[in-house]
Amino acid sequence: AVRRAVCPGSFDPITNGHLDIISRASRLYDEVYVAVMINKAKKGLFEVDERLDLIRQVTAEYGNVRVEAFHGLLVDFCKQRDIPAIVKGLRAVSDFDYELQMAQMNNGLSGVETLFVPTNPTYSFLSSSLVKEVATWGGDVSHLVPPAVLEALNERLRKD
Ligand code: COD
Repeated sequence: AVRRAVCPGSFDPITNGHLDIISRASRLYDEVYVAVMINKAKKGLFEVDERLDLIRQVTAEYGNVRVEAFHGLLVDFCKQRDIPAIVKGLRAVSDFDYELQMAQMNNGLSGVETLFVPTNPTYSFLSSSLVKEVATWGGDVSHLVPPAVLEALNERLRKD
């Protein structure tokens, strides 16, 4: 049988921290879905289509990654695609409480398992929101995001 997993998130935008988790998952599973949550209540810096496009560009080299948007429950996304496992990165204990709650809720809802991958320490302080904040004020984020994302950030932040 095909072994599938999903890496879910907002990815506004994708960072090297996300990419590290996705690439490690892609070595463990036959197919990895990257699921980009559509949150109508929270407008991001990038439209969902732009996020999908950036993620597709930077994960193309792995060869077994599929990128899709979703709204509603992650467990429904999993059920519809026969995905038994969610793969998440854990940066620090501060991530743990909420991640544990979501993992237990998701397992209770549908039996889907959550597997945690310890973050590469190089990226343990890294989040999309910090990248946006630093880039907004002209700080260098070139070591924190893939080149395509850096370009998109520069373009977006110059425009506004
Ligand atoms: N290093 C390693 N991993 C990282 C890093 C980093 N520096 N940064 C982020 N990650 C990983 C984490 O595993 C994180 O969970 C994931 O990437 C996504 O990060 P973000 O910030 O892009 O996304 P979030 O935290 O906004 O995503 C939250 C979800 C979309 C996963 C969650 O809200 C969800 O599942 N929503 C769907 C609705 C639902 O099912 N709700 C019920 C949940 S019980």
